Amino acid sequence: GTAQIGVTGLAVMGRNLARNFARNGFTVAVHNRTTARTRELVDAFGGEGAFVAAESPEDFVAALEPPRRLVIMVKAGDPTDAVIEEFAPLLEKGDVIIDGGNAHFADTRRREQELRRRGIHFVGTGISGGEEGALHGPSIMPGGSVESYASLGPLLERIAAKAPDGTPTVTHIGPDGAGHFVKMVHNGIEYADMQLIGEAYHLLRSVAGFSPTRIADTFRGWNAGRLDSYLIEITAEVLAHTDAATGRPFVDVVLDQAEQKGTGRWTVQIALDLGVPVSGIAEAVFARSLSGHADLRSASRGLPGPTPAPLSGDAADRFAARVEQALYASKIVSYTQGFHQIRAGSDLYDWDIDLGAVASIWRAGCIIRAAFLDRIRGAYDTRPDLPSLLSDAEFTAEIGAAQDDWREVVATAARQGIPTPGFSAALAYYDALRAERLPAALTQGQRDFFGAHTYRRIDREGVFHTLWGGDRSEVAVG
Ligand code: NBP
Repeated sequence: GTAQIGVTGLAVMGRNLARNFARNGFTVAVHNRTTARTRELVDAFGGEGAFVAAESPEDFVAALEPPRRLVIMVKAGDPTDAVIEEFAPLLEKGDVIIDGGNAHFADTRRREQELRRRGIHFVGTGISGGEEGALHGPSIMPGGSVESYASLGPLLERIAAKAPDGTPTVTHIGPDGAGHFVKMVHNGIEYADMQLIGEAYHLLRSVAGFSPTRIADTFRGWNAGRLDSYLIEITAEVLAHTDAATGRPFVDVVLDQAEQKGTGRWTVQIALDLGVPVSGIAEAVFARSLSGHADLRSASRGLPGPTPAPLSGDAADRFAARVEQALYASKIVSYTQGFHQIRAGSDLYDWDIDLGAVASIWRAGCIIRAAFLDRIRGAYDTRPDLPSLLSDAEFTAEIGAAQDDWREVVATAARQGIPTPGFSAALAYYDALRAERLPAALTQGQRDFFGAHTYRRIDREGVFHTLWGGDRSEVAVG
């Protein structure tokens, strides 16, 4: 074989990834279950580079130069297992299967273990950036063995996006499922970012009284500052768009029920298992599901509450500036929570993930790309064992400077009846971390009262129980 890489699964993602490899000078073998797709790709884009079209799995494998590198880009779940079973028997020891689909990291761990026994490297790889990213440069999060990265890394570095300083947005994340785990948390953070931006929009619309086009301008202004990011940029585009059919703002004619494919939900499910408080991501997932409960919402429309009274003039502008502070502070909290989850996963599975490197490869190519990520990279590069992003001196200073406005925004939202679960949960997280004492002490007392669950004391070592049903004396346990 002469192809340095092969791609099987030529729907939008696989096709664009194959073109990206070809445009970067690699010979790419291409294959798809339905062979018409393979022909269509070569007919339409064959001029972009060197493609080898393969009709059968045998032809596909024969087209690859050893050690074979074979990217699977099919629908995640059972199709991925089916395709692995189709190809693995045709491969030799040392060959590398790359799964670029949105697999659950637990599936990736299982597949990696099975294939390792057969001498095949399995590289579960998170790929972010959608179809545009796949074609022009995604952010790539490969897991798997160090050895597989040695063979694969140079190719991925060529097709990845480049951060502003020129670094390719790909790094070996860690063994087995580490890449798909990090991609999962990336998507969870993406949910949180989108929810926070949505809340900012809602407040600017209902409290500041701004029109969608004015809000688009406001976001463009923010995008020139510390909130500079792809999501803020496209938010301005969406808000400035007018519906051709009605002449109304596009955002006013779209049904307000958000959908989800499931990676945000996975992030929260896994966070619950790990015991990591990712309240911002959880609120974002719940906000989407609440929006989708049309019956519940229409049945609840008569519930009493305030009617927002929009501000005007300077007061509206001052409020908008406060919303920027609240958005930025809440964003710091979301990333703090997301990186905490990555650290917890890394500790549990012994992945040894470099958090600074993760922030670095999210700087370009992916949906959450933002100037902000360079700051996070800096924070972890300076102190790899940083216990929390909030303990970085610069972030501490920024959130400290933002907090008065942040509190004012959350208070105003509550008074005017605007739901801001993301802003509010972020503030509650921040205040819970700063608190000298938490009511968790009372929780422990309650647990000891009804279930003899015991408690520890602030002034003595040991585990204790109070005889609540008796003379209420305290006994040391164990
Ligand atoms: P889809 O997720 O829609 O999958 C379609 C592809 O899967 C086609 O090539 C189809 O072959 C193949 N396939 C299926 Br379905 N079942 C198969 C089976 N049993 N055996 C062999 N092939 C099978 O494609 P996509 O939207 O390009 O996404 C590909 C992967 O990338 C997914 O895992 C997705 O989650 C992930 N991803 C997508 C995005 C995005 O923005 N779309 C971003 C990042 C990651 P056929 O042509 O013969 O039906």
